Amino acid sequence: LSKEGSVIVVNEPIVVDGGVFDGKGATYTASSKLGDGGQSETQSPLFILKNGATLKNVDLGENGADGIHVYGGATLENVNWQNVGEDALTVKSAGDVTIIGGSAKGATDKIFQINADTRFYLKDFVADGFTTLVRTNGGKQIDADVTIDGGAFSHGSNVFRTDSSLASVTFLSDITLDDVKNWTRVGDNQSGV
Ligand code: DGU
Ligand code: CA
Ligand code: CA
Ligand code: CA
Repeated sequence: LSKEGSVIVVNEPIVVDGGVFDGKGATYTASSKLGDGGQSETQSPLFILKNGATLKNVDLGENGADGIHVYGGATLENVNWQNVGEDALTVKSAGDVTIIGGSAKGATDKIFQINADTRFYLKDFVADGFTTLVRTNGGKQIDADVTIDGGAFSHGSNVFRTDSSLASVTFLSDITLDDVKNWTRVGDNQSGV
């Protein structure tokens, strides 16, 4: 049964430790206990995914707080951020992250924040309004192997940004860009589209 149209207020992070969490189209929005969805770095996530968990058919609502934190890898399918908070998803400890479909709007700064070693695969994602779509943690050496396979990205500055000599990005298939300045920014080196 679809839960489209139902709105769930999240007061403390929902932990998915392995297994599948299917939101069935429901919208999850943070209460002020988690944060205000602005740029404060002290906010909490709505979801904590661990050890290969799968999150699917979930919308994150008007208050995105610190989005989703991933420990030890996870898969996301059809996860949509209606209004990204401080960021949308953070890789917090090493592991593979696969994101299939889904979308994000209204990011002030970053959408995907990579703070640990990962193979990060982003397939057919749609993002509108961001500074950086995928960012390895500023000033840090992180072994991130990023693949962006298809998708459509609009109104942003960088598709991928890193300060790490261990990080790489591969662009596959047809990626549509509209009003995006750079494919990559490595340190202060920008490569325009
Ligand atoms: O350097 O570590 O933006 O996970 C400062 C911090 C910062 C992180 C990151 C995040 O890079 O807070 O949201
Ligand atoms: Ca941040
Ligand atoms: Ca953050
Ligand atoms: Ca926002």
